[in-house]
Amino acid sequence: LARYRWDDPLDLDSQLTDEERMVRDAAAAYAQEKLLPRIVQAARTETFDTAIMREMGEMGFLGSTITGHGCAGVSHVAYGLTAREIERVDSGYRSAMSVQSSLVMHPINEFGSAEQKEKYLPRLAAGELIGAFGLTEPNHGSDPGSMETVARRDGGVYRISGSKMWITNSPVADLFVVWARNAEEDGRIRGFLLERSMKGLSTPVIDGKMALRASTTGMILMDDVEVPAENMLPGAAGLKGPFSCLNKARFGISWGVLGAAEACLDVARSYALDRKQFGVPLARFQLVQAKLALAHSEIAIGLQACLRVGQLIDAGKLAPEMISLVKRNSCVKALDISRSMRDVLGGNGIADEFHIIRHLTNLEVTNTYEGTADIHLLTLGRAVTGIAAFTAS
Ligand code: TGC
Ligand code: FAD
Repeated sequence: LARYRWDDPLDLDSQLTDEERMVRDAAAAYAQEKLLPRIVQAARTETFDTAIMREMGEMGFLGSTITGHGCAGVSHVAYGLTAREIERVDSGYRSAMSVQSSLVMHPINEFGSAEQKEKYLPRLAAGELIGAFGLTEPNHGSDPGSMETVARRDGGVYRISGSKMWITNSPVADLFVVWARNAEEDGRIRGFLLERSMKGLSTPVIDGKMALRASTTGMILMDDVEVPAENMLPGAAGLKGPFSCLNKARFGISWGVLGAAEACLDVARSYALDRKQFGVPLARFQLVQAKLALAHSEIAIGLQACLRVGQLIDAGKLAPEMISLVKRNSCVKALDISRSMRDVLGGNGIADEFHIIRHLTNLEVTNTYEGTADIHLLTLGRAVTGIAAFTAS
């Protein structure tokens, strides 16, 4: 019989390729050595250190599933494992990596012209340029199909006006993938590449975030921004464009949040073994063991589901609903786990030096962005019944 390993109960390790294990180990070393020592202060001061993008670029973590253009060309499973290791430290750092990789580099690689790829991908891969993705608007979050941002053709340029809200990295970004209605195509949704230097573009910071504080979030305000016509992504038309980027990013989140949950479990387990009440370690109490055992079970099962979806993507067999399934499951479970692990620490669970409270507040965001848990539930409800229940009509 095999020995049960509490830290790898279903032997995930043996299901990975050598390359995937290597990528995971490199990501783990980077995250623990370079990111962990920065995070408490960064979250306290609401600071995102842009040098992190260049470091991730050097490590090959940006756009890592893309082949060529200076990218690593690894499997989706390896991308997921990287997200898990980075988010073990903080969801904000994984967010920065996700946006750059899945929401900026992926659409350029998938839908961009040869010139767009050549111009932007190598510098994005190196972290020399920072990207942002503008889909959500002040009046349209879960329902981006109703967006108001509009692009009007004027000779050799498009003039874009509108506003995007809650945009990760926007205050520090050099390049913006913005989704807008193209007036000359009856309002069809198209993607445009906007550069920081373009007149009429501003990116105010959203202050006062009580979560994801080590990630910078802002708006993208566009007042008649003149964008060369060749900056439209030629291969993306309709909502399919932004949604296929979201498939990639949501997949990374489903791995990443389980990394955060694992970090919470590790802290709570050590604490429960060390801390004594009523003369015995907390870990001696059945109620505490139940919390740890449940967290451990959900993480193990959740990781297997992520691995399976990653393997299906790599085999070219993805159905987007698979991603709704794992994104929602991982996010809901990780949030629940962070809440119960915080409980195990009692009063210390509130202190940021123990990390769990920061993960907990971050996991409130991951449950909301890239499709709320309920939106993904409705996507699955539609798949099960064949009936869309997003609107009342
Ligand atoms: P619906 O009618 O279902 O679909 C419209 C068209 O899109 C296609 N499609 C997809 N294609 C690829 N992948 C997917 N996952 C797709 N989902 C839909 C669909 O086939 C259809 O194509 P066609 O050719 O028939 O036109 O669209 P709907 O308007 O009814 O919307 C459904 C709903 C509610 C599920 C969708 O709007 C949704 O997912 N809403 C959530 C919005 C969201 O996730 N926003 C994320 C913003 S970005 C972000 O949060 C980044 S955080 C970054 C970080 O910091 O990590
Ligand atoms: P709403 O859509 O107004 O939803 C509010 C509530 O109503 C939710 O509980 C929702 O589940 C529920 N609801 C809505 N519709 C239905 C329905 N049909 N049936 C049942 N319940 C429903 N967006 C980007 O484009 N780019 C980014 O980089 C980005 N980064 C983000 C970073 C942070 C820190 C945050 C908080 C958000 C970010 N977002 C980004 C936006 C994010 O994707 C949206 O917040 C999310 O899609 C939800 O939209 P909303 O906030 O407008 O909520």
